[in-house]
Amino acid sequence: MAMLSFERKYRVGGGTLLGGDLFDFWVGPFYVGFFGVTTIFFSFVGIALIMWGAAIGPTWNPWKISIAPPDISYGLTLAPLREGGLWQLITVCALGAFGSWALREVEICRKLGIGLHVPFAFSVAIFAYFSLVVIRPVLLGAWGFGFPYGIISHLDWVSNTGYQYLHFHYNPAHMIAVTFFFTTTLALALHGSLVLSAVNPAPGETVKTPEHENTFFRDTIGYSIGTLGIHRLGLFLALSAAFWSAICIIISGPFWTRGWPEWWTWWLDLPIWR
Ligand code: UQ1
Repeated sequence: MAMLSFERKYRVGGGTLLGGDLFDFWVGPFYVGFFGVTTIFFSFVGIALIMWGAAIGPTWNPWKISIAPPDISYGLTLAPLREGGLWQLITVCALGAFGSWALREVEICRKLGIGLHVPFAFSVAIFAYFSLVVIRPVLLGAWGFGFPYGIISHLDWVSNTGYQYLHFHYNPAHMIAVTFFFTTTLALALHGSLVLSAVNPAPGETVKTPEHENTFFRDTIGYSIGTLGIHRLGLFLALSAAFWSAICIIISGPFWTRGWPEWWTWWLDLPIWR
């Protein structure tokens, strides 16, 4: 595959976390590394296990294929393959693949001498998945509390789990997470539109600088967060959305078992009303 002019300059050895220079090479445009190999391994085994689960299941309809976790009665033990054991192995492969991918990102960052912001951000997404299939099931005492691997079935799980707490929108951590999700879209809409307005002018017009971007926001709301600041804000908003999503499901069950609307009775119980 053709190499772009700047690519060769950045193809530097070293910076690996594991394996020394054993896998320190590229295949086409892709850096391999020890964790590239483990990513391929876990992905391949995981997908093979998913295919196996689908093959012994009742349907090949992609919407309806589902690989369920073990019954609650298995607790935190290993289940037979056909009774949730496949789900357990697939979960190990998924975490192995996601973790490997994050560490491969770290190695590439080290080679380039850039910050670890991207693998850190990806780690927050992994944490959200980890909280659903490991942290919450362990706190509740059974792998059966994990969600099933299927398109429709995982949606059903989300719906059922939500209704188990009567009205999930009253979960305060869910409220915070949703607010961060919406604010993230607002920030990206503002940022994307602002940048395009400046650097993608009509034919014959000149490209504008960040000074115009700053001035637009100072004129409209009296404040500009700046070109670096908006990216710090965006990263914070997006990571906060994923973080509070994880918190809102971890507390549902392990730390609050009743309907979420009832949680708000603390307000009516305040001594100021007595
Ligand atoms: C902003 O102030 C800014 O700095 C010039 C950007 O950089 C290009 C932006 O993209 C946005 C959206 C803003 C405005 C954001 C706030 C929080 C005032």
